[in-house]
Amino acid sequence: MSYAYDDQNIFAKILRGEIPNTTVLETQHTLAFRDLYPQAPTHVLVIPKGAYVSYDHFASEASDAEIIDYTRAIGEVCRLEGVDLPSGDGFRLISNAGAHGVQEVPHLHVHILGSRHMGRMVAKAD
Ligand code: DGP
Repeated sequence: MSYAYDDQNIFAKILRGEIPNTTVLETQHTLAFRDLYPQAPTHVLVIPKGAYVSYDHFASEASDAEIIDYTRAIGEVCRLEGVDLPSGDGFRLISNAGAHGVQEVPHLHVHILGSRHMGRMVAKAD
């Protein structure tokens, strides 16, 4: 089974410059930008520039260079936003995938949430 990537998803359009974003960090393989509907004072989305649907897709098929760049960029965004340890008060890192993960945009992204106490990790399902 292979992963099907829809290049009309909203983050693909952001990467092509078709719709605007508020960039926090851009590197060779990674883009970080503010979530349009922030759920915390700090809410940044970090995406690889490559066409990956989900974290498992990325972890399986991305090059070492992409994985290193992406991972380092996540750390750098935490530092830039002042939520890193030990300087800040911490953060929550979330990556939703597929139907059960309730993923809305089918391009890999992690949410970096912070600058407030984030509460319990997972709510009970309805
Ligand atoms: P998820 O449910 O994990 O797929 O989260 C998708 C996030 O993307 C959600 O928090 C809202 C955000 N989002 C949706 N459309 C846009 C957009 O056009 N621009 C930005 N910056 N964020 C968006």
